[in-house]
Amino acid sequence: MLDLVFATNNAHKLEEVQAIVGDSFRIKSLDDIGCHDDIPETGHTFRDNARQKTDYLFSKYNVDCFGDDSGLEVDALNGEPGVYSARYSGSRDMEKNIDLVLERLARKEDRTARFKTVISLLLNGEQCFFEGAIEGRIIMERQGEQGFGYDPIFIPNGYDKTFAEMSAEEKNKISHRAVAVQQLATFLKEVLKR
Ligand code: ITT
Repeated sequence: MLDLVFATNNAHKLEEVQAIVGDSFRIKSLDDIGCHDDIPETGHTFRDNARQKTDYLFSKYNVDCFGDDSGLEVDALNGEPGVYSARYSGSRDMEKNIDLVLERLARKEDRTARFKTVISLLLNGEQCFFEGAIEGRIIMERQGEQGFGYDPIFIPNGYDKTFAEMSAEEKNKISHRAVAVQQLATFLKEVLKR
């Protein structure tokens, strides 16, 4: 079994990813390797931030690892909150972050948006990227209790409920992270065959 460290402090994301890749890989958390650092995330793109996370872990712990950066891009807000999704309102308080998106969209007709994920993988010192996105729209008020982040205000195209009204299983089939992680899993299975 291949051990891979996932450069995240978000337990929800770790669970989602483990569920998608199955049991061929053991995904270790930062806690598992004794990393309690605040890994820098100072890039202006998802790709830069994802790369920063894996570069940091590899240089400090010399481990095979992957890290993602994800977020919500709202067209009428010129792609915001984007790389600032986790702290859009200036804090990590998701109630405030969601309120700010809803407030800034209040008088806009175009409510199209997408979640995006970029994963950086560093395996045997080799760098790869995987990307996923899901298109949808932002609704007027929160709906649903599942998931995390902006899930209560995002309805993916082709659905009539938010990510927060879906079971984890349902979200994991279609989410931006699922698309990117599927690619990662396919790549890793190929590597295991070599
Ligand atoms: P790490 O950086 O420690 O991995 P994070 O919570 O900051 O955890 P990301 O950088 O990937 O995670 O995502 C930034 C924010 O984008 C996240 O805090 C959420 O607010 C939002 N986000 C990302 N994926 C999401 C999803 O599947 N559903 C809802 N919101 C999401």
